[in-house]
Amino acid sequence: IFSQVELAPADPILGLTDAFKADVREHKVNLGVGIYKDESGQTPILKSVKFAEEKLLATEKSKSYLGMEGVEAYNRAVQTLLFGAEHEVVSQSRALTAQAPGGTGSLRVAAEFLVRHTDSKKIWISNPTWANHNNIFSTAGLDIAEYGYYQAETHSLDFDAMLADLQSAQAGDLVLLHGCCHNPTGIDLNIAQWQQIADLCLANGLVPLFDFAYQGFGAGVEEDAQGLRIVANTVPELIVANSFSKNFGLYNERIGAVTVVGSNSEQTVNAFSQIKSTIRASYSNPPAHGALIVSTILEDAALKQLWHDELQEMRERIAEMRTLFVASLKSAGVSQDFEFISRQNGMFSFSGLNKDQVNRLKEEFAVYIVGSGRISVAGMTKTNMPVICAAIAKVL
Ligand code: PLP
Ligand code: TYF
Repeated sequence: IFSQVELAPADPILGLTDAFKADVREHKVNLGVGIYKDESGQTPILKSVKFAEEKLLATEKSKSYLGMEGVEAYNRAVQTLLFGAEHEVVSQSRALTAQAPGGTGSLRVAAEFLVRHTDSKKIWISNPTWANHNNIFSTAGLDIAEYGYYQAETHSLDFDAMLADLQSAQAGDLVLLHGCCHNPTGIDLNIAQWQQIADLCLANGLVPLFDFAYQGFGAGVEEDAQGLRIVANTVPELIVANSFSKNFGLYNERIGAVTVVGSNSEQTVNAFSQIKSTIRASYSNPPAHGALIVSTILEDAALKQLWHDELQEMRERIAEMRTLFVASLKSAGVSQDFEFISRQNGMFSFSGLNKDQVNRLKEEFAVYIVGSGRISVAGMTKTNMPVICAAIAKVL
């Protein structure tokens, strides 16, 4: 049977990491995949995570199965992070959360549930978006439509195009929204725009699906949740797929969650029961370790503060690299205006470099960035910055 199987194309982002690993040039720099690096180029385990793990090692009593929905204390903590301590979707029992394997696993569980148990068969995603969105949703069986988001000439949000395209969506269609730190553009909606999108969803019966993978990498944990909270205050139903890969540095623990918000508690219970049956048919129940780390941190005031401090440190280092990047391009002799990079949020900078320039960066200078021109600012350091900027100056 395998004789009929064709070789799968390389993933646009993960394939780049494979090529990077195989590159023997010593000065090579990987700014492809979105992984946070510290000033020494390492991806550290947070201190708060290590303390939580020590605590778990000393106190954990069993490795028995979790329920399909995972660790209960974790699921409660997720809701508090998403909606705040006293949001009405929580107090009215309209939100239920299931732990799931990373943001990707959470999106996939949500999509499988939607295809099998609702009439929502189409999802609108931004153009551009994270490459895996297409993959996940089409594999689950959703039809995909695109809404405009980015205006290349001005390096800014094309909110008019976003509104116009979403105006043509039908009641019941899903709208994928990046909670913050839009991947790949780094451009987010402002408060007024969030409210306009929420109002449009309400008026036309569109159902928001939030992908929230970078909470705390924009302006802060609470600040970054504002868009989600505005939408949750406005529409009757939504789904959130969130990830702790980046903000807790728990990449390989595969920890995230899917949260359904329904119009009332009965409908939420019904929807959640099918989320659980989707999980049952996929991997039965999730692994415990990542969830226990997160809930241990969030339930302990001192550990929680430490995590907030460490997250702030990551956020501030990236912001510093962003500013330094713009300045270093200038001092490397680049005459084009790259000031727009300092207005982007999160780990990425959408540089506007074209495919040929991206390719030359890789071939001639061993600087790896994604084909779309997306650069992981989180992989820049004071040490590799001059090399990167000199290379960019040459290809421009
Ligand atoms: N969604 C977006 C927008 C992302 O950028 C990522 C990871 O880079 C994910 C989801 C998936 O995260 P995870 O590694 O937790 O599956
Ligand atoms: O850099 C990005 O946008 C992501 C990172 O299992 C990533 O694609 C890498 C591995 C993975 C999920 C996301």
